[in-house]
Amino acid sequence: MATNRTFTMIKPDAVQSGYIGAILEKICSSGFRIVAMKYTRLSTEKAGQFYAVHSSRPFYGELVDFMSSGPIVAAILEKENAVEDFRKLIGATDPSKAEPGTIRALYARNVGENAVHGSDSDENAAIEGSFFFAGTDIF
Ligand code: DAT
Ligand code: MG
Repeated sequence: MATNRTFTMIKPDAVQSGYIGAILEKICSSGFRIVAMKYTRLSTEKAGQFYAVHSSRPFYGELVDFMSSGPIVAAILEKENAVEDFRKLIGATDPSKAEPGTIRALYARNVGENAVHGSDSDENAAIEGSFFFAGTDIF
């Protein structure tokens, strides 16, 4: 059964390039409602924990360094079928393979510095959202 929430981050590359506003506009105009949002920076330790599932992959060190290299925007988004619809909106992990018009096609630099995160399942959306937000920070 599809749930109605997903979790996203605007990653350090997109923040540094000045794309926060454009990306949030695209998210909101695509029918997602922001129910929690935070401008913050991950320590290397926190980034390592967030991406622990990828710890055996060759790019893990690079990923952790990148995700802790500057501020990010973390948010929980609400929409019917949120996880699947948001993955469609962001496009493929590698922006050169992302559908035209998707957030990664528009704003990502490369497969590692790819502008946004989107949860891949309802279960991970809940885990990732609670990594950043207390229940009292969700509206
Ligand atoms: P996604 O972010 O599309 O869910 P993923 O979960 O497979 O992709 O990987 C998590 C992040 O790790 C991804 O957003 C960027 C980085 N990454 C993935 N594949 C990579 C690769 N081949 N080289 C460098 N970084 C990679
Ligand atoms: Mg993923």
